[in-house]
Amino acid sequence: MSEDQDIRPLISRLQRAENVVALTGSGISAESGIPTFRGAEGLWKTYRAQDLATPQAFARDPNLVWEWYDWRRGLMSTKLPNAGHQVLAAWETTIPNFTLITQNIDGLHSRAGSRSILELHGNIWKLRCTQEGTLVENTEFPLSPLPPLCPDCGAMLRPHVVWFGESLDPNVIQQAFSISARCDLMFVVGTSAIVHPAASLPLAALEAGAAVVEINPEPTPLTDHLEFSFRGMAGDILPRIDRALQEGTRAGGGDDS
Ligand code: BJW
Repeated sequence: MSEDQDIRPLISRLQRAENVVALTGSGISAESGIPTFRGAEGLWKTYRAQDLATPQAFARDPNLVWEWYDWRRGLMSTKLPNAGHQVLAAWETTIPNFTLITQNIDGLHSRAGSRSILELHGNIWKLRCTQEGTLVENTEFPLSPLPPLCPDCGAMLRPHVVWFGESLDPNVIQQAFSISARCDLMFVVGTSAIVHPAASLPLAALEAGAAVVEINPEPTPLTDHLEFSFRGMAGDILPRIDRALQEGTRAGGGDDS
């Protein structure tokens, strides 16, 4: 968003909205120092998704996959939420019927204070038993032993994340679709919007007549379909929207022009 870009029409929509959703991707954590997946500095430039983020890769070489996840846990454990995460955490309490949906597994939204989060792709701080499916919360770094073992049955644990070719938790994705299809405003922040089914959520919102607001330094396949598209960093733009919203609220309403 350039300095002179008029955000009043968006603020007016936001003030009138009854159901607001934010869908986030790895770009919101980029300013915290966590690499995204795609793009020049993205993880997939250095690592091959099919070697590390598929069930086949884990079956073939669990040690390799676990070393990569352990390295990422170490990196993520040193990072803090940024202004973008903080605004979305505040909106949970200041905007009625606000829902946060994230593709991120880094846990930074909850560390920023968001309490109700639909985590589409799981959470790197949870480990799942490959035999029993039970979950264990674990924030240790480095993990020892590696691969970690289930404290109950001794089977290998796996990261509680969704790899390519795996289904998302049906309850989580169903809730995400149902909320997206009845929202009137959706923010799509820091995602390339190419990984499905997450990338279908903004389409469901558009189909239902919602205004979709993209915040991203780069255009995405969604951009041309959107009423509001802000080119820039989430950590700059979300606080600017939040400040304008607070000023508008204090002034007793929005500009409906
Ligand atoms: C900033 C910024 C700043 C930078 N501020 N912005 C339909 C069509 C085609 C294929 C499929 C389809 N349905 C399903 C598929 C297959 C597949 C898929 O979508 N493939 C596509 C690549 C085409 N989907 C699946 O396999 C899913 N499962 C599924 O659908 O099951 C049923 C099924 C199976 C098989 C066939 C058909 C149906 C599962 C997807 C799981 C994704 N898992 C990962 C890894 C999670 C664990 C981990 O982290 O290790 O999830 S992959 C990776 O991509 C990760 C992310 O959550 C996800 C999305 O990436 P994200 O967040 O958008 O990151 P980037 O890097 O792509 O983009 C960052 C953006 O930020 C960029 O735009 C930057 O510009 C921007 N940015 N700085 C704001 N400061």
